[in-house]
Amino acid sequence: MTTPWKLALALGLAGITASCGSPESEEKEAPVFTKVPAETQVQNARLILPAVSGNPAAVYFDMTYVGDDVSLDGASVEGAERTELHEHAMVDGMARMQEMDPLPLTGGNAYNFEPGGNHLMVFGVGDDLQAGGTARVTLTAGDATVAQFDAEIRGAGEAR
Ligand SMILES: [Cu+2]
Repeated sequence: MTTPWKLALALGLAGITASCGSPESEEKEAPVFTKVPAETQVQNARLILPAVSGNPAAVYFDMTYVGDDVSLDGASVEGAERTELHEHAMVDGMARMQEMDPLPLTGGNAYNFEPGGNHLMVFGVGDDLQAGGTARVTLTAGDATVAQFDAEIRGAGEAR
């Protein structure tokens, strides 16, 4: 069993060295709840704008996948140029983020994209995406749409 202080240390270090996202847990606001055609449910979806204009934004959400087994391998955000699926990994003792391999989805399972873990990295964020608004997010597996939902847009200083 992992001793709690070791875990806390690891999380703390990840927070210091992570170039994207902080593991601090914030009070969750009322979830943005969207039911998509495939019965997949996405809650608490939010897009965090970058502190510096021109940098990428991040999208986090909690998803319970319902459907046939697929591999999540794509994502897009309306109003942005390009979206990548990112994960955090420890490389040479440093937490860093990188594109992730396609993520196998099994019906009935929960997949949480959260600060310090998996997330969508959004490049070329357009002027239409402003704090207080929403951004339409689409997750895909090959040509199939896995989920489509609206993420609440938050400024860089707001709760992740
Ligand atoms: Cu990233």
